[in-house]
Amino acid sequence: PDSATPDTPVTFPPAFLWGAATSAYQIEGAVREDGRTPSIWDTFSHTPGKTAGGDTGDIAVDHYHRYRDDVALMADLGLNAYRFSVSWSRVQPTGRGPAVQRGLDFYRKLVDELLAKGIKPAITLYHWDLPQELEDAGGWPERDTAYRFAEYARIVGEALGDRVEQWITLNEPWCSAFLGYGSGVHAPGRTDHAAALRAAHHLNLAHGLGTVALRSAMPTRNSVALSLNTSVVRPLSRRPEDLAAARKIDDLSGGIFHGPILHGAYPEHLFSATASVTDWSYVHDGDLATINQPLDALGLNYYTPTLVSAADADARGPRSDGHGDSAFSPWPAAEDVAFHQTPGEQTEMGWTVDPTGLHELIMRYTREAPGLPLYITENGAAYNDKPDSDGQVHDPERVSYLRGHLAAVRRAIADGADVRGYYLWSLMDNFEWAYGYEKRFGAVYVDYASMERTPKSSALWYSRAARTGTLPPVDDAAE
Ligand code: PNW
Repeated sequence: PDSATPDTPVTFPPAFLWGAATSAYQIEGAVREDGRTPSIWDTFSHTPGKTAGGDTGDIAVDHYHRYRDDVALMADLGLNAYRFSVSWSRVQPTGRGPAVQRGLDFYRKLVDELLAKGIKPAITLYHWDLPQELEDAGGWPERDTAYRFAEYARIVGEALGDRVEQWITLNEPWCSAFLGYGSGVHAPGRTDHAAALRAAHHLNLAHGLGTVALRSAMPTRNSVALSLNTSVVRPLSRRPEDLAAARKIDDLSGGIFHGPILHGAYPEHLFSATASVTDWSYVHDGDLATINQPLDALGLNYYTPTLVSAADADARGPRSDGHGDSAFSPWPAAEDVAFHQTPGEQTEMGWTVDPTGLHELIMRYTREAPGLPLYITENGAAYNDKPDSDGQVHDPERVSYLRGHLAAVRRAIADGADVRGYYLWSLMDNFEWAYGYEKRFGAVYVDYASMERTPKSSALWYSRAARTGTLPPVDDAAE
């Protein structure tokens, strides 16, 4: 029952959103145009040794100039939703002060193009590209960054709140805090666990202050959410030590964000578990109430589960946490935890394909936040796609990945979860952060020399799913 057999019809609710997702730095390019200034990702990608092959987002997939064609492509594929992010430093180059109209105009044109084609836009305000000037002032470990974010949220909310209903404050604050300031595999590349925990709190605060700012800037019918990438954490055994390891990682990946955001409190064990690293004195009176704003929806990003045990002498099975190569762990105060590879088939990222984890994640948040509508704001896979001699790109692994995960979503709906939509990561191949252009997550293939876009068989398969509201058989893609 983990994934429906290929010939079982799997039908979704009529209003379900069939979307795709991207983010600004990964697709836009045009990094020096119309007043945009560097973000931490410009600085990081231009620092030797930080990204595969020294790749940068300078050109990316040139979406800034090709957005009309990209929207037309989405319409051709029959998608009814698109999640994208706004580049903060295009709108507010120094991270503070007045907005740049040309920056806002780009997003207004993009939104109008989407609306004209019947595609529902969902805006992510922050997908990791902090204006460099704010990092120079201390970045997310500094409290002021949260206030700067709220001001930026208000600017974008005022500019686009009349036409965009769906808003996401932050994408995956775990990555911003722990890959950006802990392991350093993401920008700004710092390796300081105390700073990472401070960053986590200030990202939570930014979400709360940003939610308040958005609500006052926009019509009340609009929806405010955020996208979390909580790990689905599984213990290697039922031994108490392994269960404790799993609880620690669950707190550090999920509870540290959804605790304050959904419940107004950090997880019970988090303060004692991290006492060797930080004293949490930067949590001010009133912060938890500010962070705990009622939300209209919750976005869940899911790729693979996380398997952990206690780190005792006998290493049981190969270790890997799938978070990129760094001598530094992203996880603070977790020297007593070992990470293991989940058994099973893997994608090009080395991430195990496990649709049951998505069902588990959805059911967990159905319990954690009863009544809150859920969206899968990212799910997808990287494979080593290449065009055939006929120019077609066949990606049967991605078709089966998508079918398995969408079937898991459908099963969660049958089990009572209120999942309103699914955004495939990603619409098209793009700059995969530290992996550069090496890893292709797109449903649409991008030839990086010509910038030509070619829908892969997975895009055609997904298109049929979107048009019919029913998952087609796996072998029914390109026809
Ligand atoms: C997410 N990890 O990144 C992001 O939201 C996307 O921008 C990205 O392209 C996509 O997933 C695929 O990687 C992640 O190490 C990066 O656990 C790393 C991790 C998780 C998510």
